[in-house]
Amino acid sequence: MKALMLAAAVLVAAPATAQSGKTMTRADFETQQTRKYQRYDLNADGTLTPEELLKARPTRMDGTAYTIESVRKSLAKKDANSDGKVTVAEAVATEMPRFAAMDANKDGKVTPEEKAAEPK
Ligand SMILES: [Ca+2]
Ligand SMILES: [Ca+2]
Repeated sequence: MKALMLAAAVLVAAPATAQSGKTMTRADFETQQTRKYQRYDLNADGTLTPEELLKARPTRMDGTAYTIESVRKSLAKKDANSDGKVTVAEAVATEMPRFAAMDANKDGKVTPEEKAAEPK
């Protein structure tokens, strides 16, 4: 019974994405990701630090907390030119393969159905 309650709580906690129910183009997705990372860029200097990311987004979708190490590691992967800084553009670029992955029929658009089928 306890496990069932927990499962229900996780379902309720799953965030509803603003874009659900709408077909999304690659540009829409890019804009959405850019806005997201701009929000994480707390001091608005165009680069993302592990400290900013952790403050802006302290927990994962499943409610578990990020650690500074885990954030630092995932940020390091986004640093395309390895200059030790991750710009908003670099971070967005790393999200773009997700769009391609969701676009099952490769027509350049992601329908709500395709989005729902996104492998987690
Ligand atoms: Ca920043
Ligand atoms: Ca960089």
